[in-house]
Amino acid sequence: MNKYARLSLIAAAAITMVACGKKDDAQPAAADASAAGAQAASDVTVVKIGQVSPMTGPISHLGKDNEFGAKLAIADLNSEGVEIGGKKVKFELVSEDDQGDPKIGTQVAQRLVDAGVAGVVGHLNSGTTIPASKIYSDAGLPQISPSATNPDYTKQGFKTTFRVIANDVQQGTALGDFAVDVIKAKKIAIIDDRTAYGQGLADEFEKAVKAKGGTVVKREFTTNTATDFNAILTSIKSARPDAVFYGGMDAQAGPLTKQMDRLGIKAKLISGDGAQTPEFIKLAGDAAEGQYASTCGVPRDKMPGFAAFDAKFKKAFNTEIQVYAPYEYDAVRVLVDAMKRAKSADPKVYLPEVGKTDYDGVTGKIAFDDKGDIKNGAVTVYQVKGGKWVPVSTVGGPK
Ligand code: ABU
Repeated sequence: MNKYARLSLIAAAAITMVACGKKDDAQPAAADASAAGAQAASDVTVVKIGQVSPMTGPISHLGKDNEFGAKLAIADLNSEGVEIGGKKVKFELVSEDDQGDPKIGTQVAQRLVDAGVAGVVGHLNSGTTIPASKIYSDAGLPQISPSATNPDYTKQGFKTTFRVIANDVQQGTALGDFAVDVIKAKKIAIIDDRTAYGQGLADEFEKAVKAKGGTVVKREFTTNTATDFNAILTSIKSARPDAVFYGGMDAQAGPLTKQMDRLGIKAKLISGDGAQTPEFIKLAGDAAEGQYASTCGVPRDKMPGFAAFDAKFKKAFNTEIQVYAPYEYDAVRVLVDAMKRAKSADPKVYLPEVGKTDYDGVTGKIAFDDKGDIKNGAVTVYQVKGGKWVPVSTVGGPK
């Protein structure tokens, strides 16, 4: 090993482990280091940022997509050389797998609090984000979800909850209106996966369809681990719907669409952001063509930073973006932007600045209302055309 490699190893070992501006006593060897290189490095404060998503299980591709977004944000921030309150900062990502399970979600939330993270980006699912938010609120830790869309998340009166995408009142209404006004569906069947997201979105969709004069001819449900939908689809087929709405994730929406096709159901599938992914197209195969799903943001070609982010993402991870990675990237940067303005990474000090965010992100302008929801949230409906998702209609967005 040459002299420079040795010095940089010593320096790396000597970075004082500090979260929220406090020294971490779990790193005594680092704190005692006294080499010249270590002295320079000890001026660097390490700030830990937590990210949580399901990195195992049926939607691990989405969990990893979120984690990749956070990793890119951390890498960019570290290469930019951020200072907070005049001190150099190195950011460190602490990533946890909640398996999309509410119970595990609260366990890993507590683990992040105990690890001394300065803020959390996550969780991915509404069903994990909502119970975990109480733990972050009790600890006074800012939490920004890049993907949880159930409206209840920000209705709990916590000062710590934020999200950077539109919610399911906005999404369900946009989709219900689209089904009746644009697709001209009169008879609609609804299936949901009984999760906080799937059922909540299906309820909002049903309200909007009925408000527009549409008829819900069947309401069925499944689970977020199901693979066989033949029984409920056979029941739905007999009601001869013009469209079938699915509230749930791509892991079920894909096979469900394939099975609709096999049973000869010609009705269009309509789904939400959990299914607007390349994975849906892969899982549904030829049956994906012509189907609809929405996202809770503007179309990618209208996002100011998407093209550059997309290129960077593909280069770093050799895979395509699923859906939430750009929002995750922005969420990390929003936390750090608030720290910079507060001149502190102490959650107690910088939390009020998160609420005052006015940030130009990859996905667009980010500012929060008094509950922590994004202001001027948009919903875009996409259709699969030629094997790719193509935007067909956007509701809301920047004024
Ligand atoms: N928004 C869809 C996926 C995440 C969730 O809300 O459960």
